[in-house]
Amino acid sequence: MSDLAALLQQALDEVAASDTLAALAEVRVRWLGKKGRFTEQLKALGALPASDRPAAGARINEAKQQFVETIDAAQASLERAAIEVELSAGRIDVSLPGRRPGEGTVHPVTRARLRIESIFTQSGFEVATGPEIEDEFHNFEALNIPADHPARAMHDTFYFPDGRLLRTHTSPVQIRELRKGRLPLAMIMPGRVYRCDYDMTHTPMFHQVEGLVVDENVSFAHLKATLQGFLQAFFERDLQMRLRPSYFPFTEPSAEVDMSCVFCDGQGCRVCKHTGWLEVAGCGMVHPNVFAAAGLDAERWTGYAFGMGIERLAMLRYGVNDLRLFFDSDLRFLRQFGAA
Ligand code: 2NM
Repeated sequence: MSDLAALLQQALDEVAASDTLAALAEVRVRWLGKKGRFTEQLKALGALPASDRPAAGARINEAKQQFVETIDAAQASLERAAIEVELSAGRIDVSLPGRRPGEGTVHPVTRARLRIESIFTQSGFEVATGPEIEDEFHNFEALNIPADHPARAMHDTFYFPDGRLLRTHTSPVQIRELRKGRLPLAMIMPGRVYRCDYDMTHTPMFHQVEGLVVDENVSFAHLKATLQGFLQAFFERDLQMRLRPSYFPFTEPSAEVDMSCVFCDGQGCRVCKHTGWLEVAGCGMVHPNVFAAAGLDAERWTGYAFGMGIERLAMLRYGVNDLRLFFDSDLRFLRQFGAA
C-alpha cells in the first residue's frame, strides 16, 4: 500500500520535472509502456492470493488513473504553451501586399487586332470569322481567280493532299457572309492566313483584316473616307492618305493605300525609303463576278472591300522594326506590351 503511494508520488514527480513534450513522452512510456512500471504492478498481481487480487488491482488502477490524468493535463499545457510561442513569434503582417500570380500580357498582334476591331465596331461594322482550312471555291474561284489565272500563282498556297488548302487571305469569309444573303452589310474579317513564303519580311502565317461593305449605291468615296478615318483613329494622328491604281482579281477598280510616313511625317526617312509614304492596305470596288459567285444581283448591289496586314500595322504603330520579333516568343519583347 505505502509502496504504491511512493510509486505514484515518484511518477507524479517525474511528470512535474518534465518541461518538454519529448521528456513527457519518455515518462509516459516509462510508466505506461509494455514494460512500464504501472504495467509491471498489474502483471505482479498474479503472484498474490486470488482473494487479494481484486482489491489490489483496483488500487493499482486508481493510482494509474491519477497518473494518466496528471500527465495528460501536463501534456495539454505544454502543447498550449508551444502554440502560444509560435503565435507570438510569427506575427502575420496583414498590411503586406499579397504575392500575385504571374500575369501574362496581350501579344502585340492581338493588341493591334483588338484596336482595329474596336475602331470598326464603333462605326457600325460587325466582326466575322471563318475556317482557316478552306476549299478552292471559297479561296479562289468565288473571288474571280479561276484555276488557270496567273493570280493563283501570286499566292503561294499550302495544299492538303485532298485538294483543300490553308486560306491565303480572309476573303473566303467574305464569300461565306455574302452567300448568306443578309444585305446590306458592313463587316470586318480578321484572322490568320497562310502563304508558303519565308524571309526577312514574310512569315508562312500572318494576320490579315479585310473589310467589306455592301449596299445599294456604295461608292469609291465611301471607301476612301472609311480608310482615312480608320488610319487616323488607329495611329491617333492626322495623316495624309493616297490611293494608287492597282490590280486585284476580286475588285474593279482596285488601289493600293499609302499613308504619310508616321516616323518622319512624310519628310522622308529610312523606314519609308525616303518616299514619305508607307503602303498599308489594298482596296477596291467588289467585282461583279464576286457578287455573281455569291448568288447576288450585281446590277443591284455595290460594295467596297479592303485588306491589310495586322503585323505590318502593329510594327508601324508600336515601332517594331523586325517582323520576326512577333514570332520569337521572347518575353523581354512581349512584356513591353500591356493590356489592350
Ligand atoms: C484586299 C484588297 C482588295 C477583298 C475583296 C473581297 C471580296 F470578297 F469582297 F471580294 N474581300 N477582300 C480585298 C480587296 C482584299 O486585300 C489586300
